[in-house]
Amino acid sequence: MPEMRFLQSVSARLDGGVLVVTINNPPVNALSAHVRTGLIAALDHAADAPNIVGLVISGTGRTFIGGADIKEFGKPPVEPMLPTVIDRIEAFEKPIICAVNGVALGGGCEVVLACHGRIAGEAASFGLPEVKLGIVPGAGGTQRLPRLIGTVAAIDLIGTGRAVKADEAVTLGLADAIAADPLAAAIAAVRDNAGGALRRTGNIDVPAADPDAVSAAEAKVVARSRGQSAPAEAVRLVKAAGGLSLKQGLAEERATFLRLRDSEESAALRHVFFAERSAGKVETLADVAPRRIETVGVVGTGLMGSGIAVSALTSGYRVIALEQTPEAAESGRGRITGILDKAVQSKRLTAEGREACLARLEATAEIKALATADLVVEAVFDDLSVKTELFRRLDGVVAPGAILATNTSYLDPDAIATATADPSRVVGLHFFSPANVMRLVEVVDCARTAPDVLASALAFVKRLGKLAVVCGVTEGFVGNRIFSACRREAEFMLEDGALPQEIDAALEAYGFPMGIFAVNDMAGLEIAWARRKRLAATRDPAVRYVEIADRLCEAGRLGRKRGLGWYAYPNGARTVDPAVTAVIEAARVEKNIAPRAFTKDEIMTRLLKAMVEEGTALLAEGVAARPGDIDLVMINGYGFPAHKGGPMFSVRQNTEGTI
Ligand code: T1G
Repeated sequence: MPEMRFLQSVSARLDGGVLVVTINNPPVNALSAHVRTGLIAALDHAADAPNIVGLVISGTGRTFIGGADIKEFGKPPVEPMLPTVIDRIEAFEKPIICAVNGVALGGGCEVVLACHGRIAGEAASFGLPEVKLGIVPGAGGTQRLPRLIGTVAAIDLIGTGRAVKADEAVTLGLADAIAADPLAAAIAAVRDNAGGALRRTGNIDVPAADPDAVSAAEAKVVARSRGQSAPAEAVRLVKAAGGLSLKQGLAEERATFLRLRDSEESAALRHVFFAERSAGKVETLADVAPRRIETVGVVGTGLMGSGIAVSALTSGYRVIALEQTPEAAESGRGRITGILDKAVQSKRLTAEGREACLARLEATAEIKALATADLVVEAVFDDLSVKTELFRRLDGVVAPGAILATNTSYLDPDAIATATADPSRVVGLHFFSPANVMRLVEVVDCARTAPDVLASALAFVKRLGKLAVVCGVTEGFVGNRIFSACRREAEFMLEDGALPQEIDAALEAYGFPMGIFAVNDMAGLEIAWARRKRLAATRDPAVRYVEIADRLCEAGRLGRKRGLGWYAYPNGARTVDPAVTAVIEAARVEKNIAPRAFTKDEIMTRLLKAMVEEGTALLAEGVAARPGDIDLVMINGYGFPAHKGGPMFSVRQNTEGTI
């Protein structure tokens, strides 16, 4: 039987009376307009053909259907709309069974829900991740999922956007069975169902749920969605499903979807989605093959080094952790084991996974052990002479093709690279602490870094499951430069009349998990103080300088560890301290500044402006390649709320209107 085509992306073949429809719309089989039209055409064909007893829907490659085509959002709608396609599938007179070969997300999962049966392949996964894009499912997800798996489980899945693998999908009732050959199983299921009564999800009553369990599931979703509206809206719709007819529920869902799709929250989260996919892509590296990395050396096993080691171990690398003495190496091994143990306790790692990680770990005080490393990441004390001396020694030990990476936060990696005979093998990998948790890595393209070294660093970060953002050399790289600019502005406002708790409250109301002064207290004030003292001699007296932080440090208020910083921490709780207010007031008097009041809005406007000005400078200097890269750094490294899109996006939004 020849293959039939329904537009460019939907094909079909007949298998003994079953029309096997395959969606092929690379890269992720999104439900673009031509796919929707193709599906309708395939259904029309099957409806009219007496020799066809039913249909199987499947996808090509690793995806079943990746969801609605996000690139169509913001453009004029094109018929047929997805709900039309989905309603047609559910109402179809002949059985339609999906063979879920891979990822079924968003609209793809909604197609699954509307079919009359669902066979999962072993690589299948199912999810309604719409809330991560600031929207709710728009084609029946909130109404059909609770009918299949109950209200509580549906709140969890739709409210968090988490995906489930095939086995959990079967346990929940979202899929009927797992099959090694889902296509064959689905074809057989169509034949079994042909001519019989069809199980239409929309006709199933939502099973009764325990009200306490519903409230608990809802509370969990609300707790993790600070400041975002989509998760709460999704929960509302799922809860409503039990009390409404399918038709009413779908209408309510669609109205909510359309409203949220046009929201700033959704525009921001879509910007983040696409920024993440562009980050780490460097045009000049398109044809550059990365070097092979299997063994990773980590020098220094403090908080940062042990976090990096854990991240590499859990991603399958062999790790050689180097310390100065055998005792220090053993303590390092202890720290690494401790982090792995915690991961087992919290079920992020299995006991076997932990054993496998430890079997791949070598902790040593012998620098020669690094001879077999393909990449060495240095995470020692942030001091230029310490790092240059280390790189000089590493250069003599590692293989000629091995890559040397520095995790410095503030030092000049080009200066570190000059300690080596071959600076082209040096790159910066600026991890964020704790490195086994934080997703962001600034990949620093140094003056002499070879293209394949940069490509290798990007591939390494990707395999760690982290987000790489490429930046050039500058003091503090992208994130710390913007953070410093923000902090400088915050301190100007302190001197002019705002208090730390007011500035922190403005940031927290905007969506940051913690304000800037609270963050400084947590990190400790001494490193920045030491740096200010170093720079004091060369500081331009004409440039405004706020002494308040120095006064606090001189008074021994070095942050949370000491129980005192910008705040006091009696019993660990952040508390406003009149002593800090007194220091601030004294500083104003000294400079003859008459304090004035600041609103939350003014504070945020000024802080955002400071971030954007610094970001614009970073772009002009070529340190950052794209505004979206800057946004990703601030979101993933500094707590900027993702649903505001990052500083560069938020300002573009205000000046250019909704994109
Ligand atoms: N639409 C358009 N393009 C998409 C896309 C989508 N849904 N998903 C991915 N892409 C592009 C992406 O930009 C990249 O492009 C390429 O595909 C590979 O992506 C009505 C409202 C499917 C698990 O949220 O989670 O359905 O950079 O690098 O690691 O209710 O992409 O190569 O040019 O991520 O293999 C819901 C989002 C939509 C799914 C594949 N769906 N996508 O991961 O590849 S809303 C989603 C993903 C919806 C209905 C509604 C992942 C993936 P380029 P990639 P991957």
